[in-house]
Amino acid sequence: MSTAQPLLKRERKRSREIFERAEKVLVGGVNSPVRAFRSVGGEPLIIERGSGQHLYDADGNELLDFVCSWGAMILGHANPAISEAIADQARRGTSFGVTTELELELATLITRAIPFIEKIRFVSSGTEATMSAVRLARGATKRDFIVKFEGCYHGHADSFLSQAGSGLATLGIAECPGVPAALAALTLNVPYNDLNAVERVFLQHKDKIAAVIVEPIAANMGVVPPETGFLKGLQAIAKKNGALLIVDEVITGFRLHNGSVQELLGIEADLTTLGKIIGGGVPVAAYGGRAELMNHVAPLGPVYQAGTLAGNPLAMRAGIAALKQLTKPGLYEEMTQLARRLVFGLRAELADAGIPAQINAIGSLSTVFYTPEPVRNYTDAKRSDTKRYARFFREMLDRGIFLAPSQFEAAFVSVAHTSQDIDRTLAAAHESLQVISSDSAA
Ligand code: KE4
Repeated sequence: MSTAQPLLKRERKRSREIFERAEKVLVGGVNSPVRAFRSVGGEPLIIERGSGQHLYDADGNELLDFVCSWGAMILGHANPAISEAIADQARRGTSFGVTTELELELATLITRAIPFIEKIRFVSSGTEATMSAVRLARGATKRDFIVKFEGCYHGHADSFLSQAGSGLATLGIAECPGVPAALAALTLNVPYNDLNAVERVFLQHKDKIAAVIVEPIAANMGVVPPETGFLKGLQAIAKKNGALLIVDEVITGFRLHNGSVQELLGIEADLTTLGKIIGGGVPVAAYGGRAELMNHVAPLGPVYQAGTLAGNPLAMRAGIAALKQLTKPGLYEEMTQLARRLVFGLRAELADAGIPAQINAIGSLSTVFYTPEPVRNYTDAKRSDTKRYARFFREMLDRGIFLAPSQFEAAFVSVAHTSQDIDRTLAAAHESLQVISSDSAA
């Protein structure tokens, strides 16, 4: 007997009306492109509030949330300890533009969990973190080229917008207008999981490459884990050529365990970027690494980077409240077990429905790709049937399950999800896949 929630109980009349007004003053009605649901169709959501694993739209529909604000809400929405910390700090002042002890407290929590980050600089978005890390790498090495991987996404700074994942992949934007050709030419793209291609690009550009930047687990082309030896090989090639390794952990930082995923993968970056989870749902990101490298950054060194609200006490309190909860014994194991049950269950449902698909999953991250072939890089991911993904997304949303509104994103399980949520999701998937498998064309 299906335990899926009945189709959304309320027509989204009020949401539609709000979105129509939003479109008049917000570009596309959104403040970040992927929220427009362009690649999955249907009407974008207007969310009024969140609580735990649920979101509530403007029409009062309850949605089981597997987007989790793109991974930031590992503790679920309106986490009491985080909400209380924010409320308390709001009464004490939200930003002073001068150092507070709270910045030291959050920095200490992070550097204790990730000891190879000796010094850290807080910023307000993942983009600022990666942009600053690349500037530091260029400044410290006095080299201009960077290497990134097709389908990886490191935010929207100019140097990252070629062959990028996430929203650019979602909208099919391979090269972004507005980025000077001379700058774009300094970004060298190679396929993920392809060390030969990395070797080749270093041979071609010898001692001109400042850094390689990589998502240690790619999650912006959908989830694509690193193949055995890829990251260690990458670290070795970069080191051999005098280039720095920047590991972008904006998603993976504190996602798979209480610290850096690099610890689990046997690598140690020269610079690491963090975001999302370390802010507990408010704008906090960071870049950090060895002190001798970070000391190139102003005011100690000439590599300039600054920010009005960087390290503001309100955000620091939220981040501290979040990270303090992630030390709870068994927390990650429980979350991973739930995610595993979801993935195994989805695989079984896809097989029952006779629908060829791959599910790439690691920890509490996963992506369903509608393709019979393994997905080990961006070219593979783009072969997926994105129309079928869109159909699945809409069918699941109609059943109250909110998955990533793009093939090229990840689904996240949070601490707030329960075993009953997984049952409900699998029941909804069963019904949704029955509908899709009866489609002649997705
Ligand atoms: P922000 O500037 O969006 O805070 O972070 C940029 C960023 C950097 N590095 C990685 C690995 C990231 O995943 C991101 C941002 N992630 C996307 C979703 N995959 C943000 C969602 C959006 O753009 O709306």
